Amino acid sequence: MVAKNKLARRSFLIGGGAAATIFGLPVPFLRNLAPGLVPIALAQDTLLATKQELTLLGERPINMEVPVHLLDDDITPSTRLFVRNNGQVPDVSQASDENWMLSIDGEVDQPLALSIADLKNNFENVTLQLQIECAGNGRRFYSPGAPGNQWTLGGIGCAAWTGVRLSDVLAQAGLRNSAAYTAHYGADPYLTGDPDRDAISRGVPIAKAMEEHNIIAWAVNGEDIPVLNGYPLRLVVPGWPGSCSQKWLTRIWVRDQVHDGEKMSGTSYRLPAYPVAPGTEVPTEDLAIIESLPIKSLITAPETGVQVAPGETFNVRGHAWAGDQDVAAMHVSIDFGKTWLEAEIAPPANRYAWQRWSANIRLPNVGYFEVWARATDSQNVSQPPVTPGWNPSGYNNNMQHRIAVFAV
Ligand SMILES: Nc1nc2c(c(=O)[nH]1)N[C@H]1C(S)=C(S)[C@@H](COP(=O)(O)O)O[C@H]1N2
Ligand SMILES: [Mo]
Repeated sequence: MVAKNKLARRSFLIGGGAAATIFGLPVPFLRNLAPGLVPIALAQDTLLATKQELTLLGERPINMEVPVHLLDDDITPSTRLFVRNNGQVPDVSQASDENWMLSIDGEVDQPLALSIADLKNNFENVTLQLQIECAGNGRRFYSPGAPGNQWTLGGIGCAAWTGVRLSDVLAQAGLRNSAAYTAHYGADPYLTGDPDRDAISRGVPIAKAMEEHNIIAWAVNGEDIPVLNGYPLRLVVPGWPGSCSQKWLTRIWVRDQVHDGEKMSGTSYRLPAYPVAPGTEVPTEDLAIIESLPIKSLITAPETGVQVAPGETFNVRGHAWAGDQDVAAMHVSIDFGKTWLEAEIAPPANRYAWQRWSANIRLPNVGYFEVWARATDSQNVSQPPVTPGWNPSGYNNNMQHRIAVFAV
């Protein structure tokens, strides 16, 4: 893949935003441009340049992951939020608090049509640190491999999202007894532009939808959401596959049955209902929708390949998260999993925020070492040392992260 070089070259050409020019004039941020003035290729380049440090996994649709050592912050900076698109990026250049509308309809007593201004004014505003992870994060390490974006470790982030509770908005609409499942819709066109198809439309059972940590968000880290992450409005449904967190949100349809929108059926976001041998063709009816994601952790510092002095103490740290569970314990090993040391783990900023872990380590002598990290959740379930159950689309890989350390 030449994609990464291409991004570097383009970033150079458009000079990281400020120095970008079009028709010899400086280009302000994309959405300040008059509609129709932005040639598609330049629009794409301008979007990619907002995420300079990320690794491009694909350009059509745009998908980008974060090098793991850039995920060390407790709150992931907006420029380092990974990007997972299924379709095109919608033109949101004209969006405003007044003209962007969200409709709530279906199995409700009172269908609602709310502008962002209505959301801001009529419901309690909340800010929560919430992790979003793509269910395909780690796909790259399955063998045989699965088609799709080859995520390694960087399809995860935890930022401070501001908005209103999904549960408050659904309560205002008045859920009927028949309400069973949500169906989320966004403004992004299908990849080919086919107007009859949705890029993605997923949903969650009503019980999950009514959990108080789901946010309809208009801001992240105190600013507008980046265009690639769903400006001007998105859903954040933490702990479940990132695909439940609809970007460019326009509609929530409350349904009386499990939603059957784009990427709800077939092999999408589903796992075999029983363990299968690697490479097995699993009948669709034996695949079940992924709900809470499994316990997982990352080593975000030091960077893999680091050199340390033998006998000297150094700090290893990262984050751990656990879907709908809490992180109960964190361990590290410097001897390929033979023995484990307990790491310190900080409480989460709020439920569904990832948790900081940290350990001080000393390598006894010169040589090649690996640091392995293993989190355990509140149900006493730990991360496996190797890929967990193989599945046709390569989801839910929560194997232990390890880094190389040279004692010299
Ligand atoms: N409208 C829309 N929402 C979407 C998607 C999309 O393609 N279109 N991708 C989903 C998937 S698969 C993931 S993992 C998350 C990723 O959010 P991010 O791109 O802000 O990191 O957005 C979800 N919401
Ligand atoms: Mo995803």
